[in-house]
Amino acid sequence: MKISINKNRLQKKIDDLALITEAAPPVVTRVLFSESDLRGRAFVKNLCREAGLVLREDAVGNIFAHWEGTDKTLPAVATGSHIDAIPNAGKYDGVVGVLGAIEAIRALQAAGFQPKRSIELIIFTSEEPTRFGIGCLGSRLLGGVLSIERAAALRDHDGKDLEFWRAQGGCTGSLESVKLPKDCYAAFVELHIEQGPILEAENVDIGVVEKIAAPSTLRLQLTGVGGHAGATLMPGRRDAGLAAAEIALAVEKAATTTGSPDTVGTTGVFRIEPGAVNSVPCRAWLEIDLRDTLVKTRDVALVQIEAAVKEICTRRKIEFTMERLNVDPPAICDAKLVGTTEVVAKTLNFSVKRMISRAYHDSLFMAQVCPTTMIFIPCFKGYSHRPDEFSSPEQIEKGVRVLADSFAELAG
Ligand code: HGY
Ligand code: MN
Ligand code: MN
Repeated sequence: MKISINKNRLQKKIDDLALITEAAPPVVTRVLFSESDLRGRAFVKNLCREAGLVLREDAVGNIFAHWEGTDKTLPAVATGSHIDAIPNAGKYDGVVGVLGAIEAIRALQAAGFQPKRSIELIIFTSEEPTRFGIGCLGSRLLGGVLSIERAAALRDHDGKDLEFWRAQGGCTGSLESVKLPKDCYAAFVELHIEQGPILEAENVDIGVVEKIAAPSTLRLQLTGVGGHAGATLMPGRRDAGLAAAEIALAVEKAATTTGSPDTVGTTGVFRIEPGAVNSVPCRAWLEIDLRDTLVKTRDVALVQIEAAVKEICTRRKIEFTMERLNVDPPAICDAKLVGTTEVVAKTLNFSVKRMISRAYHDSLFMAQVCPTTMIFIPCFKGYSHRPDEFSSPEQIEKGVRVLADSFAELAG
């Protein structure tokens, strides 16, 4: 079977999708169910239809694009990723796994391949945490990892809930209907840029992921006392901005003193009010991202941060609320599937490396549903979540080819 990936067609689609953004190109931003996210979804659904895939959408907006196999009694082989993008993002994160999967399917169709097991592409809702502070909303619900009650309690920064945003996204049906039955798929394989420097630095074509690091997120609201910057003398100030600043430094300290180079801590959301230069900050909102490849190490740092928050706020007489939005275990990928994917890449004469993913992905939760692994491709200096994120058409082509041949192997 002669499979050839049309890398120019794929690059054009990646470039076209990048123009659907809330920001000025080349900056990509597509936050859950925003106008640009909805336009991006429509663009991708169109590509799926052009590839002859049958579409359905679940109650939280996960999109399923289906290529029927000859034996409908067999669980399908699945792939997928996301097209939502954080503020100031690039055009490859998630998108390579969605548009690349469509291209892999089109290449198999052109080669006359007819799958025995159906092949299903999933475009997951809200892989990024921007809207509610928690990532992988769609795959958490698919994997039954997020309770309906927790999902209903989610709020964005303006206090809007999931029901509001589901209505914006045109979602219908009950959230209870989203959860997938265990082993409803024979396998799930996600193609993604590495979002790290290893493959490029070691000049390796393909990464096969064995483990996905353990993410956690804290959301804090600090309330101090505002006042006139000139008339409020320093003694006795209850400055929410300074408490927030001390907490951000405590996050850095906790992440750099675990003894593990794999602990990473980031205060990625840091908002203060009223945000006037001549007014003492009365309120602050923080969202803290803490990860490690080992849960134990991560949890030690997490408890240290929570203790620091209490100490800092007590000393500074700042009221606070602190919520664990998510504290997830790592995912261990299916050893057999990792092996199969590795053999597929080697058979194509690509250099291959088994890896840990420091970024989280929808695969973190699909691993709760079925045997899962990921295919990584190199990206420029490991840059991601920034507009200069880049993988070349040739690097993408290799990843898509491994995905296509993996489909042939798994669904044939
Ligand atoms: O944050 C992450 O790891 C993913 O890119 N959302
Ligand atoms: Mn991302
Ligand atoms: Mn991603």
